[in-house]
Amino acid sequence: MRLTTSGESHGKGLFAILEGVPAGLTLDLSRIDGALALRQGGYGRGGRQKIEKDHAEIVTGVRNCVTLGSPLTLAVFNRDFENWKQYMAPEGCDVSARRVTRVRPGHADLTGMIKFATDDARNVLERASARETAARVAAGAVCAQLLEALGIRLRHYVRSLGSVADGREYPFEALQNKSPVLGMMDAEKEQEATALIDRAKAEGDTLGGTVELRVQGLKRGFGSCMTYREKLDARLTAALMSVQAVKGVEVGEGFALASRPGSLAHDEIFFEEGRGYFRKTNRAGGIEGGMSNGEELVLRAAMKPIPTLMKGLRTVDTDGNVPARASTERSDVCALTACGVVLESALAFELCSVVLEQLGGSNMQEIKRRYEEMK
Ligand code: EPS
Repeated sequence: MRLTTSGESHGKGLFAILEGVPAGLTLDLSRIDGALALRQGGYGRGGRQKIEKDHAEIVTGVRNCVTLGSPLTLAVFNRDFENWKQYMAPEGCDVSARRVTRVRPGHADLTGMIKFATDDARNVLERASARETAARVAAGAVCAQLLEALGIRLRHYVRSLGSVADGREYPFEALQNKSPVLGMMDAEKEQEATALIDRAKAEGDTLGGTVELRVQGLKRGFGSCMTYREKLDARLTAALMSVQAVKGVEVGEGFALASRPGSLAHDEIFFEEGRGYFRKTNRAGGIEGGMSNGEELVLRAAMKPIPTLMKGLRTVDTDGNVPARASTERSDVCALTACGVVLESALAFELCSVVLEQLGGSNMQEIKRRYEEMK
């Protein structure tokens, strides 16, 4: 599979071209917009989400809600373009207005200006903006439906936000009951987290946190131990790292394993007639030797706080290279809940790619048959 996204944050829209979707997948199109709505939500979002009501228009690749096997084109048009066309229109606009030169530490502004040889960070930030994730979520919602047709399901929840951490473990099914406010599982922790966001907002600051992602129903043997490129953990973690503001990813108990003796780091193997091989723990997060081992996949990602702070960090104004406070584009105090939705979409796309590469096939019937034949 191949996914290309395009579009600028305040341009005409965000677009996804998704290649390699087999023919014969019946899509519930309302689920694509449902995922887009979730991406726009979460306590602590900024003013932009009041302007947009993201909807994915399916331009190609689908007929009567069934995929044709041709590339899918999904378009999410920006309502805000109306307010920005005098500064953003490809056909001609005023590029002297809305220039950004007080570059934000932690954003793509400064390095992007140097790399792409421009004296206006807007030419960089418009693409680096996390608004791009609308296109990835639309594509991910298609991939998730393909995986579901095989019996593979994904879920996620917000495990920590700033200093508020939920250390409990939750069964897969329980995760569908996470709170719509922040995507957390524990109501008390979520209350603490919303209070933290209120405080950060009052102080002109921002917050990040961690998200746990889980996959149920993936059969054993996806990925490979034979070449590094095929390792399932390498591919899935790279997909999660590609999401804006993500600075760390772990598989299973990840970093905690480094400080344990081997006797407490692995998952002992058992066998029962009728049940086959199984493990009583899942410290490996469902991946051993770069291959799925049939247990649930468990991955975690850490999102840094968004780099647009209303109080403005110290920086340099590239017009004259003088000290300044960083520019304050309208922004979110915390976009962690949205990040969870994006991470799940990125995971759905990559996992779908791995599964289709291994199974081969051009239509859903043969792909389903091949998956059912696997042990
Ligand atoms: C976003 C839209 C953007 C930002 C945010 C994500 O809209 P605007 O720039 O008009 O406020 O709110 O982007 C960033 C956090 C960023 O650093 O670029 C969205 O739809 O997700």
